[in-house]
Amino acid sequence: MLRLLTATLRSGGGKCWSCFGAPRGVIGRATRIDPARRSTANTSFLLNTKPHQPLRTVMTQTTKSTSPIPLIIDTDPGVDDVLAILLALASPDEVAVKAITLTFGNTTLDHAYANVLRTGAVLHRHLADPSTSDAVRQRYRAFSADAEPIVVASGSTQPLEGKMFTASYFHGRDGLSGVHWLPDDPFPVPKQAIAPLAPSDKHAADVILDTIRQHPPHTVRIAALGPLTNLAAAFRKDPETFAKVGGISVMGGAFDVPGNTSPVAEFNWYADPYSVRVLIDEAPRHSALQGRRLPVQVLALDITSDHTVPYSKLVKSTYETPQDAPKAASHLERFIGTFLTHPRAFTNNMVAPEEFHPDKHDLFQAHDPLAVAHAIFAPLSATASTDGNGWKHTPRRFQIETNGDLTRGFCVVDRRFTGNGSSRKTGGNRAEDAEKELHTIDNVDAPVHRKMHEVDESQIGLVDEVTGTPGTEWFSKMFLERIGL
Ligand SMILES: [Ca+2]
Repeated sequence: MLRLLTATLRSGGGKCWSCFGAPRGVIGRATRIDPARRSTANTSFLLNTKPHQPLRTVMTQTTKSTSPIPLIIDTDPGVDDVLAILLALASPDEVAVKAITLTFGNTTLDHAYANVLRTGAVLHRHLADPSTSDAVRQRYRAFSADAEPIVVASGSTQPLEGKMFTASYFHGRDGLSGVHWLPDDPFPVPKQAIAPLAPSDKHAADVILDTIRQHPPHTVRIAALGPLTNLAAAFRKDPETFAKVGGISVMGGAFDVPGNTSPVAEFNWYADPYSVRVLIDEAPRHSALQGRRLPVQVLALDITSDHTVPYSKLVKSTYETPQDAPKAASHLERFIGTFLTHPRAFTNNMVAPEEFHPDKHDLFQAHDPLAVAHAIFAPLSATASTDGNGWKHTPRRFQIETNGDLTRGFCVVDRRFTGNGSSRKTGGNRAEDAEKELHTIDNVDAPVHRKMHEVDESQIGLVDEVTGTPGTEWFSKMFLERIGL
């Protein structure tokens, strides 16, 4: 059965109803809405269209507390984003989702916004269905009409600089395998958002800042699942407030592995490398940080690609249209099974037919869900020197290429120095240094690695790379259990 499905998906043809059938040019004709015009009352358009100094001092209060950690999900849904949002909503003991802030990325901003409301409607139907177990309802108890509101806000439509790209090659042009254009609209965008989702007219960057202000300093976590444009905008708008964020679990980048969008770049950081530079280079130079860096913890392709879930566990049955799904299939199962069609076909078609084996290749890479899992489970106190519940972090220094002809989004890691027993941790560009006569043949006594500016550069370009998790099997089991198909 699986093989039959695989054959259908790999061909991308036949009567497959999903995004392959989406009429070309539809998105181009859709009305683009200025996010500033959005309101709760008017959503009808949607139907038409020193290492880690900040952490040590504050983490004890969060690790001792049993109350859920306030969480902002900054996202560009996106198939794995939707699954990551579900994981967060199903984890009320650990995190309280305060806001879902949208950015362009996997798809355009209007589709990203619509997909969150669409997901809320499906989840509402799933939880209201009598056949849904009490255990699943209890898990999603933070997603009820009388629960704390979850602010939904639109943000950036394009990167800080440069050309705008989407990842429609993987997610489909609406971000969810073309569900937007399915006959009879089986997963409609509600005209009014389903509570507790609470749309806001404010820009995502303002909602991020508001949320940080509304909580004690260094307690709010952000799961950053798309281009970092909203976060960079928030930092630039109010650096003093943004500096009080507790932790930022960032899905992005490729350090020691190939990219997934270009030979060297992961999509999120390809989509807006400028915003990465703001957070890792501009922020530590700002007086608001007082010589510290932002608590950025990066889940790069190096680790997210290994955290897979068999597609067969997420897509339990196959059918030509969602309406043909087995009667026993839950609302969530139909939705997920439908929007995973395009990425599954894309993934499987990466492998030559004669080499394809379902156990090895028919795998969903849970990039964004792993970043949310980090925000849920990794203690804020976990740094390079403190292992937190199986999560491991390693300091990583790099700069990002913003506009190279071939290398946009490439992480330029300085591998010349390991830092082992040496203070020589930065190297700079020696040719440029020589031009500045910082170190020349006539000035050989000048230290190569001296402090070159008044600014303490030790925190610039430095992040914590997440290099270990509680395990791939733990993740897959936890993820499937929590989303509650
Ligand atoms: Ca994403």
